[in-house]
Amino acid sequence: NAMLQWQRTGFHFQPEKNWMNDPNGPVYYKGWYHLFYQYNPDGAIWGNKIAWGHAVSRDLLRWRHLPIAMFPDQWYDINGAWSGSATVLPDGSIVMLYTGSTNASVQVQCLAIPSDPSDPLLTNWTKYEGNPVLYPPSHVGEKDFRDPTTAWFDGSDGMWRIVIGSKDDNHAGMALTYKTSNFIDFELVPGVLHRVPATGMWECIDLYPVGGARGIDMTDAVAAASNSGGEVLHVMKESSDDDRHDYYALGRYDSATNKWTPLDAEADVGIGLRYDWGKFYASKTFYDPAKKRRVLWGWVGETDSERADVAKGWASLQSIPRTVVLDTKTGNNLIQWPVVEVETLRTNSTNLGGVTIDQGSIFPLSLRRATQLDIEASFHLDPLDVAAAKEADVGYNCSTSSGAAGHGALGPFGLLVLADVRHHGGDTEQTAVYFYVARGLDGGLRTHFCHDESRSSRANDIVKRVVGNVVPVLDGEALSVRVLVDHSIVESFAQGGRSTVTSRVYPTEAIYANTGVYLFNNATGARVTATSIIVHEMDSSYNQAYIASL
Ligand code: DQQ
Repeated sequence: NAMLQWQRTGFHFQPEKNWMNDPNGPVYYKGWYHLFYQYNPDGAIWGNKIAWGHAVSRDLLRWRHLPIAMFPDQWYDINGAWSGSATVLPDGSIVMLYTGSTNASVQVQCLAIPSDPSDPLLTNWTKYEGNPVLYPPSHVGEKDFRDPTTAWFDGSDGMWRIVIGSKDDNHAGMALTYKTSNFIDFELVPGVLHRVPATGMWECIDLYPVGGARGIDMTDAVAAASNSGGEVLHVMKESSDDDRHDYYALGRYDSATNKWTPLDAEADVGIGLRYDWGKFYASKTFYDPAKKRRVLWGWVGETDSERADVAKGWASLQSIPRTVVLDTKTGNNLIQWPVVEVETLRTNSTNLGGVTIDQGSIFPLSLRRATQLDIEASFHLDPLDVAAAKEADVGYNCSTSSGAAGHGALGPFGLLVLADVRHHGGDTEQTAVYFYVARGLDGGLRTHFCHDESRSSRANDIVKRVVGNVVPVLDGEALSVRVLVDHSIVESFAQGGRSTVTSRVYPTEAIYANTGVYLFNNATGARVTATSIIVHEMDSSYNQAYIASL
């Protein structure tokens, strides 16, 4: 029906039908970006026959779907060809390592290579005849050993290294390092690269350097460190199977001791920062040599019911590909931002800035269409109002708050997207993207950035939450957010990308011409000025003529 049809996106990656989960093996090869992904060819739910879907693009946005790259068709992956990563060798060739779930459901690592390296589309893949290349070591569970990273070369011993996630007997998540010269024979590097108590199984580990404005290849960073002690940080990220969030931390990787150490032990992997405070999991980065950047993909699952997914015939999206850099201003978090190519989809841009929103009021934005948008908004609070807001609001927490309907001195305020434009009321559909400025016990301000999904849909088979976290705001900075709205996904980047929140939403009434955007201010102690609101309508990236011409 029309409502289910409307939920398909215009510029987020999704297969033509069926279930998708983790992004796999993203890589740039002979002028093409490749995205592989966990795919169930048999239906719209996860199953024990997961294959590798595949698509290619020139710009990370407009995708041509290709045949399935790998089926689970061997004894060592018959229960699923699970997640893995690509490595580009110095001669430009590609090796793919992935996890197979064997006929006995043991997790083993497998090698595959392109059948025809001269084919830039890498359409066909050949699994190594000696697979699997790596079995779980005796000290970890045979179902707790999966998702190999991209390999990097270490000149100190001339070997490649990879990391694989696991957990120990005490439910500590951990990262194991292996070395290899040929991607066939692997040796466990003594010790544990990193381990954090009580964080459970670490899925889809990622380890990569960050430094200046450009991306850095891991092999280059390791070489630079041994030459000159070059000052880069290394991000470690793991996907916590326990709570299904992607956690990262900044730290230092020392190849000589096989140790990664967090800068701040209080914000270690699995207990501190997340890539995204909403729905975002099993993500993976790759180094893009064409634009010298590091790009992050994340699986954005559904929050509706399996029954609804079966009815619509598909499930899951990939996030907008995000450029990842170190936040050099704070020094202790990453910046994520939609890849620059996203801006090529902008059309009909309107600047609606300079709006003051009084306490308790809303302001409708006059837009022609509001189902595919890229919104850039900046807000300003009157310093006198801020100074007058004396009450300590130290306990504010997006998840336990009453969301956009709450009332504090300096929040909530922000945007209502996918909101019913026919009338606005307490029960009309809307997804709130908002700031809440709280005063701490020390008198300092803490800014929370949240999504309130609780009124996003009238349907009741949906997980609706308030999600978000504190976002750093430096002296003199405006409160700013970029929001990508694309039918059933709202993906927000606050303070230039210091914090991101992604929601899946399923309006039943605020769809097609009935959906729009409002500004709102539920703060009791502040008038809020939207100093700049630029709304871009977004073209679809599924332009058939263009894709056919690729
Ligand atoms: N998904 C894959 C596993 C991975 C999990 C199976 C994370 O390899 O650990 O579909 O979502």
